[in-house]
Amino acid sequence: MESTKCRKVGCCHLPRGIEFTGGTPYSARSAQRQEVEAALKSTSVFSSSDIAGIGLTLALFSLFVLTPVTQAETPNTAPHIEAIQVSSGSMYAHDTCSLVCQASDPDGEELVYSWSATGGELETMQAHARWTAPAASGQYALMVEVADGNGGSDAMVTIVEVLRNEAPVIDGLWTERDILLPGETTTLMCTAHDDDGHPLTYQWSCSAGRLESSTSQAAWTAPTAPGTYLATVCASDGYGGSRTESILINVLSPKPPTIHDLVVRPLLPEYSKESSQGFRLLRGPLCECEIECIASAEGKELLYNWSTTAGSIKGSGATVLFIPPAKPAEVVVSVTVTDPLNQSAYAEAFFKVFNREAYPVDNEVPGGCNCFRR
Ligand SMILES: [Ca+2]
Ligand SMILES: [Ca+2]
Repeated sequence: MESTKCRKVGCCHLPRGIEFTGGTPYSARSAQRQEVEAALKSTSVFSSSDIAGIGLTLALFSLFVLTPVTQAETPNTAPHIEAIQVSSGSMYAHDTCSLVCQASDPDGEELVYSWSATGGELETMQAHARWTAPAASGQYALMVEVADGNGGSDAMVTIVEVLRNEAPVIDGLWTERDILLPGETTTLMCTAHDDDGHPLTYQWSCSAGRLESSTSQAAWTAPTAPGTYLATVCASDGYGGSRTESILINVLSPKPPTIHDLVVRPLLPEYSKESSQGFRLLRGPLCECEIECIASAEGKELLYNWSTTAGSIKGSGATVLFIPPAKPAEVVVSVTVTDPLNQSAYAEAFFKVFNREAYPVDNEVPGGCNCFRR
């Protein structure tokens, strides 16, 4: 150690020659130098100037190489770890905690931290570390060693427990209604708890229909086809524990829509007449008729689809206006009502259209249409 230090100092200071100040004073070695010079002078090979040069060289050699420098060494003091601070002493699988190593070195040397663990995953940054617990429960040792780079070190270990996770418990699963018509909606409710106190999340699914929720309640909308369907909920605690429960809901086939009546209201009643086959209309397009379809489908909204074999239909919905053709014709006006399940009903009205004289003034045709009186 001393020789290493000596070489190092010598290497640093050799370019400055005698200005070196780290060793024994030059004058203290004058006797040694005189002996060497005397020995050199006893030979006749060298001149006096050569001898002086060689003497100086030898003196420097003895100063810097042969004679070790004695320097007082301060003994190294090892670093000391006061504590490992852990943000959580007990955890569940895949939880993370942070660790801080509190250490110091009496010599003020910079410390190097080495972390290790008997399980899980460690991310380290000198005195700080972040540990992710493994999936298996149990006790794990987290260790840190500090070194001052000068042969001094200290180490400490701390124990962290990974607790065993208990799965949630589903106490019940209910539906507001267990018999529905297609397209109807019912509320589903799940009650569950977790013995570890973990907050639960819910995932819902169903064999058909529509079900969307992330809480303990969900609204299920029945599909259009009748049948028996399964609604399922899964309660999870976020630590790998989960429970699943299901419930059956029946969807019945509804009655198809019914057309109770097709009411025809001619706008010129005196030129119109109802017969056993249908309606007879005089003056063609002037005898417009309002037609109302009276239908029902258990409260469901119905679609009305009107058509006519001649003339035209004006408007839409349950009541429309039939405009007869401008020439004599036998006309069928029909309507199809359809419910959301695509079930339908059909009805039609028959019209026989006559095209007679021009529209008279009221006093010319008292009491209605002459053609119907024949
Ligand atoms: Ca130290
Ligand atoms: Ca749990």
